[in-house]
Amino acid sequence: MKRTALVIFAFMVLVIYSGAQQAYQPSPAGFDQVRSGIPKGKIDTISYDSETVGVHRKALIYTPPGYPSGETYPVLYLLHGIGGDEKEWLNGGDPHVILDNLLADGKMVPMIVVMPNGRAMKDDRAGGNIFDREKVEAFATFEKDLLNDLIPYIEKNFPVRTDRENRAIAGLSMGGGQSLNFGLGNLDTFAWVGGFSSAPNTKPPAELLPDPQKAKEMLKLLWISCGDKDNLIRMSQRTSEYLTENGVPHVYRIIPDGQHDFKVWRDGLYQFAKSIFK
Ligand code: FER
Repeated sequence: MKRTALVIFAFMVLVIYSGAQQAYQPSPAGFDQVRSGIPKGKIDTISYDSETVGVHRKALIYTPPGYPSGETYPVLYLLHGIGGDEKEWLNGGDPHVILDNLLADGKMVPMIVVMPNGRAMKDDRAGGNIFDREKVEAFATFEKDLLNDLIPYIEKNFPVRTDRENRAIAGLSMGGGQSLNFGLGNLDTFAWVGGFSSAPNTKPPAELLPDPQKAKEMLKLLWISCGDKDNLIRMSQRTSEYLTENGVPHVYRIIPDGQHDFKVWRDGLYQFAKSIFK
């Protein structure tokens, strides 16, 4: 009897202290494979007037099957990496396949997903030296373009909900750093924030989140995932450590044998999309 009580106690301690990192469960087989016979969403290109950059800028937009339904939709802003543009997710991640499958299985709230170009400068192609200072800086400038130009455009032209609890931001690598920087820096705008394999553009933790208490109260989900073989894992690790030290709930998902690639990012999109807006 005493022994049973001890085992139960030890188990509870383990559960409590395991904190953010849950036991890793891979996403289900086939989650990113095209399925026949299910309703399909649509991907279109949009163009919005950017006062920040002074040009018209392109973005891709996923609308779910059944759109428009007469209802309003929540919106996920999904950001690319340093070598990509607005088409990177579509080319490498099959986001429409992942989202259609999630919807067909009733695992996701119908949502609109906007995939912008996060390099906010006149020539926003991923050519030449992608690590040029002005190109890297343009990833920071995108905060203004997103908040002042793109989000207002989406909210004016699509049937979307416009409160913070119906806006999410997530991205891969440079886009992961952007998502953490912009999401945590604008808690009035975003309630759901995810960084997949976030890059060194991620602000140092104390700068990223100077007021952990506020974040704790306002965030609906803070998601950090990374492959264990990714050279950039230190960024995710130090962020998660700071969050744990400051009592900010978050998911910290480390992908076993995970590299800096779309295998990790597809998993990130699947897991993040099924967790938000509910
Ligand atoms: C860096 C290493 C990687 C960096 C950015 C990256 C700005 C981005 C990688 C990616 O987006 O895949 O030092 O500095």
